[in-house]
Amino acid sequence: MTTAAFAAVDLGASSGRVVVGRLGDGKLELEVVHRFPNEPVRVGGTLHWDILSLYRGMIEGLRKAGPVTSIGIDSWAVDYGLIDASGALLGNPVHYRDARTDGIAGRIGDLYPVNGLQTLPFNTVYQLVAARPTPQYQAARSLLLVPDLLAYWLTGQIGAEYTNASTTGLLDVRTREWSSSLISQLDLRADLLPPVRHPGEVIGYHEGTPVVAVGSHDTASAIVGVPAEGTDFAYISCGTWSLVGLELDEPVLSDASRAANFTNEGGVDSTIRYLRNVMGLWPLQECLREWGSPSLPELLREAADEPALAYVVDLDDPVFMPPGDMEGRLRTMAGLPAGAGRATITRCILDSLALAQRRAVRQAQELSGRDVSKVHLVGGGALNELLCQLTADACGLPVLAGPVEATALGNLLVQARAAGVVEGGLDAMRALVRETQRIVRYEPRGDEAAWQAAAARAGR
Ligand code: ADP
Ligand code: LRH
Repeated sequence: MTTAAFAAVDLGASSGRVVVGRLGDGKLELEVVHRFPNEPVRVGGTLHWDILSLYRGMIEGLRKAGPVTSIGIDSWAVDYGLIDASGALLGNPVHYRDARTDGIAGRIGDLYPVNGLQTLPFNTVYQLVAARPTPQYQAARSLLLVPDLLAYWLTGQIGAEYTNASTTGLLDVRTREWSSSLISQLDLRADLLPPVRHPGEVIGYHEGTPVVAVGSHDTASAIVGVPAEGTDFAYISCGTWSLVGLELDEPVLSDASRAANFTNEGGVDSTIRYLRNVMGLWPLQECLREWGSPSLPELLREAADEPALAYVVDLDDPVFMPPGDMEGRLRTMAGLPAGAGRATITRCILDSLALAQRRAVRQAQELSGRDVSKVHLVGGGALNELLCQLTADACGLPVLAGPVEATALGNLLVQARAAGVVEGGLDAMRALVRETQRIVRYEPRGDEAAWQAAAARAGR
């Protein structure tokens, strides 16, 4: 087998990067060739993604990457652009944290039996109900999810990659195709939705280089990049969000699962990503932004010296979802004393996040009937030693932290397999990650009673 280079374009809610992976002969080397910020823009009261700056970041990264065997693109889920009959983008994609979907999910009946998705206010289906009366919606020819839009700009080809399509709320969780009954029930336009394509398929060509469909939902790629052995593991893909759950063969559609707001998203190789969206590092990101970007490692060192579990909140409360005045909301919800400083607030966020992750790991096991013996934590959160240790303590399980770039790795591995450079299924891809990437183990330090008491105080 020979070594070949691949380019992964990975757009997270907080930043984008282009990563070159060199794979083959049991090797897997990563180089982040370009990083760029992802900064939303509010225009006319609506929060948008700056899609052209993301496109520029991608193109600059691909130029720095040099010649590669193929290119794969992944991004955060649910958001989309509409294009007209000439292929022009109709308006800037709207950010999922925009208020346009407020109240819509509650007005629409239960979609869980069909789509198996947790109700998040910003699921594409609710965004489309909000967009239905707009001129752009009427004029559109196709809806393209963000990675599909970028792939369209590179190749001229339209399609809807399956893992990301599974986050729209419009896919039937059983048939894995668009649900025509759900779409007509909500009076939405079926003709906007392009054919579903699957990871590994060639989408088209950018300057002669194949653009290959990967798990274009960043979380789907991250789960491919989890260095797990066997099936008795939970995962936390920890960045702006913490996506906490299990990999299953079949969806769980019970009433208890719906009540706990667990989702059944489509994974690479026909797996089900059975998980819950936990608020993740978003509250910390927002505080850092409000505080003028102080040093995070320094703040985490100070937070580690703060008393444990002194202030906790239910971080899954939707009150923390929108941007702006995060510190104020945390102070109110946690009952922080006026004198509490940034280290105390940071500790409150991390203790609360560990608690929320504990709850999701436990519920995933109860609801699916699968027990786990370890938790894999991947993504930027794996750099946060305090959070990793608190998560191990809260879950009462070892946490295996890393790789930080699991999403880019999952993206690269699916491309490499499509090119015949890597062989086998998820087990083989994960073995390669395990053997080549840095993983740090955190052992749980006990004190279940303290975590139980804190969970009760946080109202969980
Ligand atoms: P996303 O894909 O959602 O944009 P990432 O997986 O890139 O998120 O993770 C970003 C998060 O990683 C940041 O919000 C920050 O909390 C964390 N992080 C990044 N660098 C460090 C670091 N050096 N130490 C601790 N945490 C870090
Ligand atoms: C993480 C993520 C998550 C979605 C959210 C919108 O980046 O893709 O899986 O729920 O963004």
